[in-house]
Amino acid sequence: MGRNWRPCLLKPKMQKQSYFKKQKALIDSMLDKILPKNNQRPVVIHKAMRYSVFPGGKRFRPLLCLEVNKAVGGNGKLALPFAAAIELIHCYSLIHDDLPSMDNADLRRGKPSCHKKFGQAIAILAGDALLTLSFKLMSKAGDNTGAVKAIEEIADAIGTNGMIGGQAVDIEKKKRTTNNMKYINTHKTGALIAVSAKVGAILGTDKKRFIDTMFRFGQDIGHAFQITDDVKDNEGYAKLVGQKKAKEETMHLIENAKAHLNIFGKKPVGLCKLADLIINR
Ligand code: GRG
Repeated sequence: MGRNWRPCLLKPKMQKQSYFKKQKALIDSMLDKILPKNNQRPVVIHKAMRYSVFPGGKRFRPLLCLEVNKAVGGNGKLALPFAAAIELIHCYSLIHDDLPSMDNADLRRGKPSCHKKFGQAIAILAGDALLTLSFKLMSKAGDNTGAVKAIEEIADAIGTNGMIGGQAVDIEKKKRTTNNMKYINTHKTGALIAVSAKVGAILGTDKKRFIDTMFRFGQDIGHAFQITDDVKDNEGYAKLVGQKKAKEETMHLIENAKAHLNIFGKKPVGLCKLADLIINR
């Protein structure tokens, strides 16, 4: 398996930076537009919000939303605010996950985590505010049927049946069985990734076949995303089943995900790149 672990021919760095440059700029520009300026009162909370969103990481989830939208025939206009909203939600989850009462992380994206820089109370509020702002951004899409459905899907995916549920089970630190670990991985990290793909599809087509298939694509890469993280840190699932098996499962999930792309005939390049990015990040 070792030799197959990095199957992409592009150098990882190139993969990360070049192909999605334009879409990343669009996402960042929308985030910049919606976030209150640093000098707007109350300054401290707005600074903390921007600090946690910029310069940003890979923007994986919003890119996934936009690439799925393009693949199913959407023009990206409606999907862009949703993609940006998903990134706000992701940033909120990172701030809260880094708190001393959760993962207690001092660093995030190569700089002090939000609570290290602004203190715990402001970090909690900054997370809350990013989450709230994400729903305001999505609500701007109007009463378009797809948009309302997309908001509902996102709310489900980040609530107690999704991301928060996964985080709660993780925090409980119950016995680490493979079943428990699978639940944690598919909910804590996987649910937001899966819904990013689903929402991209909902906002680009009303064909259920495509929406369902893109959801499954998102589920597979979402699951693979967390196992890869566990492998990197030799924690969680990887620690439980061993590096070799965990890597094999990741490869299997990525292969499965790519097989879902057969629905398009020719596999969309952007979605293949995003799937590969999981093992090359
Ligand atoms: C606190 C409500 C609440 C939820 C937290 C999503 C989550 C639940 C926790 C994420 C914590 C975490 C670090 C999980 C591991 C997965 C991971 C590496 C996430 C980071 O996502 P990337 O790699 O980060 O997409 P960038 O910086 O690129 O955006």
